[in-house]
Amino acid sequence: MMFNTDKLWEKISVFSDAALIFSMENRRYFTQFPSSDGALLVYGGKALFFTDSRYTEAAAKCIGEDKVIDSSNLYEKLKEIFSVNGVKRIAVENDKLTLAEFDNLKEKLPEFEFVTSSALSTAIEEIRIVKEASEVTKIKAAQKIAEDAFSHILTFIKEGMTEKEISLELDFYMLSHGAEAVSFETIAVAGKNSSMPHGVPGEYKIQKGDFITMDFGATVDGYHSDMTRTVCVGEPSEKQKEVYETVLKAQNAALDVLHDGITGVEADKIARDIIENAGYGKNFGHGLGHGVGVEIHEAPNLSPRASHTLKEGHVVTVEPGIYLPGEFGVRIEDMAIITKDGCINLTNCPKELIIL
Ligand SMILES: [Mn+2]
Repeated sequence: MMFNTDKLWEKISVFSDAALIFSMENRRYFTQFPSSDGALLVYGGKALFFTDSRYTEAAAKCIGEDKVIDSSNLYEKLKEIFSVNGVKRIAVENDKLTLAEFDNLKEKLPEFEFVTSSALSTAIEEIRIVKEASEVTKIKAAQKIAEDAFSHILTFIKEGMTEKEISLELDFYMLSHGAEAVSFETIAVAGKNSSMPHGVPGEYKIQKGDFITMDFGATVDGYHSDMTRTVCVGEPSEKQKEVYETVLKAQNAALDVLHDGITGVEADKIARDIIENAGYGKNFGHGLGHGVGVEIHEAPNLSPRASHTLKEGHVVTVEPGIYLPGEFGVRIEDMAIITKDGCINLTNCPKELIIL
């Protein structure tokens, strides 16, 4: 495995002599090496990875012996590399570094100038937002695990079971079937709790007639998946059916219009109009979707305030919902990759209302 920092160097050499990347997700993106500690230095068309002794051996195996440097005396080593290579201006991730970390950098490297604009973070976002085939393969592998977990959970859910038991079973299934981690804290909320879009699974026991909303994903090689399904235990009421069908109609309509060139605002509006026209505009408070990759939430956004235009190779979620406080909620979420003329849905689970 090698660094994939060529595109990044092309972009950053316009405004800096080097970039220092500390955030876990960006380090992993450019090195493929997962670690809780490290710094990636990109300069002069080259890159070096600094990490502590807990990781140096594994990092050398993954990245290459000559590219990995023990990070003890990091700042002395950086100073030396900077002086030898004429590095004066160093770009940092202005959306990732804490103030304390930045103060420390300035204190340790007082003779250098730091580029603290959003230039580096924007350059990284522009690279990460378009997924290469190898990245899509990992996202699909993660999604497959989540789909298998969904099939499994449908046979597992019984009346009297708690939300927590359901979320733990989804996690156990994913982790024991190839997930390196779960994408985020699994949501399984039932009955009245399902009106809380990001409710926390608790001790509530499933009853006949409950909707259960499950929002979950797996990660494979650092790449996330994200899906949501709402199912009913026993017969749904007319209102539950109507709300479910409205969310499904909105979701399918949005998936139908996704393509290279549509904006995040336009995509959101397609789904939002359907929900509004059904009388539930006030009950869909969040945006339609978000990008997915080495982070569970990343660019682009699909929402009334989104600034992105969707492009070929973007991977996004489409997840409208209707939430009726004190009653119930419904959300249906698929992940799709944008193509020239449309999109390919990466989620293969059924969407008609499942009654358990
Ligand atoms: Mn999501």
